[in-house]
Amino acid sequence: MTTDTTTPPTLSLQPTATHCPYCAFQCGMTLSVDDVGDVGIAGNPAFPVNRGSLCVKGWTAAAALNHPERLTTPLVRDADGMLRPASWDEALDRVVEAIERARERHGNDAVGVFGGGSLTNEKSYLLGKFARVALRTANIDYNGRFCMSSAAAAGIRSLGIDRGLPFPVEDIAGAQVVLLMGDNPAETMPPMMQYFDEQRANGGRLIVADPRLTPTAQRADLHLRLRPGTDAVLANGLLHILIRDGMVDAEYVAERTEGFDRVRAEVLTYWPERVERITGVAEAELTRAAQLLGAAGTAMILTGRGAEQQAQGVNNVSACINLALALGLPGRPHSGYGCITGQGNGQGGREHGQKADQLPGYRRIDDPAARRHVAAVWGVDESSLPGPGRSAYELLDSLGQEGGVRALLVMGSNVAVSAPHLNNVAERLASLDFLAVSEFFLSETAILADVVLPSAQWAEEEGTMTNLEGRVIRRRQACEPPSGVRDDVAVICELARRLGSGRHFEYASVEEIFEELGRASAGGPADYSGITYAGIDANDGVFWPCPGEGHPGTPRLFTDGFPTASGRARMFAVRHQEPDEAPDEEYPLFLTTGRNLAHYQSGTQTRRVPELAEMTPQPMAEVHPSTAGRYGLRDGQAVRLSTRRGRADFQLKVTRGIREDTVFVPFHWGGRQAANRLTNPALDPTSRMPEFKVCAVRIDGAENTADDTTTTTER
Ligand SMILES: Nc1nc2c(c(=O)[nH]1)N[C@H]1C(S)=C(S)[C@@H](COP(=O)(O)OP(=O)(O)OC[C@H]3O[C@@H](n4cnc5c(=O)[nH]c(N)nc54)[C@H](O)[C@@H]3O)O[C@H]1N2
Ligand SMILES: Nc1nc2c(c(=O)[nH]1)N[C@H]1C(S)=C(S)[C@@H](COP(=O)(O)OP(=O)(O)OC[C@H]3O[C@@H](n4cnc5c(=O)[nH]c(N)nc54)[C@H](O)[C@@H]3O)O[C@H]1N2
Ligand code: SF4
Ligand SMILES: [Mo]
Repeated sequence: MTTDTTTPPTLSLQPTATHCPYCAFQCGMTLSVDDVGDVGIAGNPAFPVNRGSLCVKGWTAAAALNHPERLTTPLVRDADGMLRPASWDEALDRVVEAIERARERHGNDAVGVFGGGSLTNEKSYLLGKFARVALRTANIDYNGRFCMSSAAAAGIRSLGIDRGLPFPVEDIAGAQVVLLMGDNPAETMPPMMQYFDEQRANGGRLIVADPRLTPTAQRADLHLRLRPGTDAVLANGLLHILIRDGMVDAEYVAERTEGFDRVRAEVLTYWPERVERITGVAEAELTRAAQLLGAAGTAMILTGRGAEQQAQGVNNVSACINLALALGLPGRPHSGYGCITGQGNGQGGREHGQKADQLPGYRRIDDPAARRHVAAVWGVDESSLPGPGRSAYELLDSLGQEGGVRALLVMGSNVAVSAPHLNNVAERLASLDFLAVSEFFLSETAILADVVLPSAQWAEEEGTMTNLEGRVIRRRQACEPPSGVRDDVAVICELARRLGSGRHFEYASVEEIFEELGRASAGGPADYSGITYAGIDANDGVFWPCPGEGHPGTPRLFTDGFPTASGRARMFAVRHQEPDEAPDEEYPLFLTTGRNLAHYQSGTQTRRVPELAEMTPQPMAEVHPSTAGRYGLRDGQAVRLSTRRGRADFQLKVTRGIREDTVFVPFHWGGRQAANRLTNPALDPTSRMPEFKVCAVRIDGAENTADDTTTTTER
């Protein structure tokens, strides 16, 4: 299906300064291309975020560029059900025909778009505009809904804005205490650890709340090994002690916040013995953590996916923000609340309109003023803009259903691996009338498509990314894509042209798209209107908001107030809720999921990099020795995990570094090794985040699983 005629990238004499294709740390790197087209990677010591360091994924990223499995021609599915190579013309014709058919039969909202946080700002913006202007569908959402959407929702309602870190990462080194709630940067952003190491070398303390003794927790002064799904209780319990012991910043609370009285009334009932009973964190450790935070002159509370990817993710984050506000942290030097955003452009990807309820500039699509502004920039009638559409899982759950999406375009996500309750998602994908996927490789999702569009990779394209600090940086092209491959910008514009909306998608360069994005964002919360490519080049990136030419950007937020109606931050009282699914006799353990160092997300890229595949060839299910003993299981043996939704197979890793009641699996693999066959799609009522981090599971040795009853949707 793929051809092996990858043309070598053109020679570039000067090394090109760009950024890693993977996570939100967006390490600066320089690429040099030799005369046979091989790309060499070096860390860029001049970029102030990673300061030259890269993790193993960054060092090896070039292996995916000239990879033998790279897609270099469009593929279309024939009547016999097979994918075969096709011309771009035929492939794009098929996409347009399918879109037109779905619209005629079922209306505009029957066409759906699923984007991703790995897309550049320009692509995210263009994809949102394409959905609203060329397709006129409400149904566009993206994988960021599965990522930091709970922190985004909590941040907006309390602080008035969602910028993952409201300060540059360098500020971490000066914090006397840092509390990490469910982040494991030692594996998920290794070069970030230099700031925690500096922090501790300066006498600071690191506290990590995680059910596992992760490589990050191993470097901490205090590890709170909480039961999955109890973050809000832990945070409420800490605030209870701070109030009891008179360690709240009363002046800050009075001057800069509202809602404290209700929060105080709620946390009164979270006395330490009760918190110990629910979270499993010993009273002495809880008290120690509260004392460290209460005595610190500067402190940070940072959440990761551990606390956020729950059906009560927004409440968990709100409880953490309450704690930060009660300590008077946001807006103070080396202090505050932050969310460690995950994907390469996880931050920018949520600002420019690929989210179901948003328009560019982090504007709400149901806000009449926002609609007027954006419609004017786009040169369309305001009434033609659709309203809010379905959130990611709800969109996937609607596929092929009456009133749901019948034709879907996926760009930048591998939902057949990364969405929750995969057996359902596979069934829904199979019931679509039409699926088009833009990809580098034949991913688990692309292999299900009717049309596959081969896309250019990071080193082959221009654009901007916004890192976890809200710093807008440039992705620069170092080499040409293989012949036969087109970049997503060209594909979106060509599809729009064929759908009759070409005049809204005429750009001479990617920079021109960025300029339009700036105008569309002007006056919105994520205002990029003062950012230019030249400004980014001259300053190692520019932090948004940057309203208007000549503005220097805003590295630190909240120094003079909060962008809320009253100018004060709002606290929300949070009451403990049990996870949607609790262990019982049939499924006696907690299952939680997350990441390994060597692999990135659904693994499409990293499972194809030989060095990474060798480092971590398959997913391991981590359990405690006493749990292994109880079920008669040995280290290294094959096990099958079962939940109410499905089964998946893993190799057992017995480790003291996990709670006795919990099993951990990474989600980087598909098929029978997919963690997401097991996960629970219960959604947070506000953010619509699925409960990836908590469900009930049973563990069986492979010898007990001979009844190979796989579900009908398994391929
Ligand atoms: N190597 C690697 N790095 C990555 C990625 C990758 O796929 N691979 N992906 C990137 C992306 S998109 C993201 S979002 C980030 C994610 O970065 P992290 O948030 O650091 O990653 P996770 O492993 O998902 O979750 C962090 C921790 O949460 C813990 N946890 C599980 N349940 C709970 C709970 O109930 N409460 C608490 N407090 N903790 C819990 C897990 O044990 C895990 O160690 O990483 C980015 N970097
Ligand atoms: N169980 C469980 N599931 C999870 C999580 C978890 O912790 N546990 N974490 C969730 C989180 S935080 C996230 S962010 C999601 C991520 O899950 P996915 O959305 O599946 O993320 P990726 O694997 O990065 O998928 C991106 C796909 O698009 C391709 N791609 C990358 N860049 C581009 C581009 O510019 N253009 C095009 N056309 N294609 C591109 C890549 O090859 C890859 O196949 O997974 C979520 N799923
Ligand atoms: S930390 Fe993230 S951005 Fe840096 S090299 Fe590793 S994967 Fe790439
Ligand atoms: Mo993510």
